[in-house]
Amino acid sequence: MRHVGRMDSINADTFTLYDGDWFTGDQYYGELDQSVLNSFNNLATSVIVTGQSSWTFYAQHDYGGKSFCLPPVNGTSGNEIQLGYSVNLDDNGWNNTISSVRKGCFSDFVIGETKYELLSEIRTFSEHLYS
Ligand SMILES: [Ca+2]
Repeated sequence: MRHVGRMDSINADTFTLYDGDWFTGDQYYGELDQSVLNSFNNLATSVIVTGQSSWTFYAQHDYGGKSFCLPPVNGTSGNEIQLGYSVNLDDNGWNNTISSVRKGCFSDFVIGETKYELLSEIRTFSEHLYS
């Protein structure tokens, strides 16, 4: 069983990076700024953010180099989850490039599809992804 975001708080501000496309392979989960990604440096191929906050992803450590912003969809009524994702960063030339992550939107370059779903639909979505 794999999870996206935090199980005790569905709208916590989180990011999860995955080595493979479509949220497969090794993953790196965070709720705070990461000036270096250490073992996950230059590995991310897909990414999901949850919660109220956008996240900015950088090609260099210490929030340097080119960057992009990934926002969640705004607005929720408590029974819904907010997330933004990219299933394959290579579509935007970002495959295996992310080296640091900062909470908030600090880039003019915004990518990713966004989803705004009922929880039950997210569970179905997750089962589809991870089956
Ligand atoms: Ca990868």
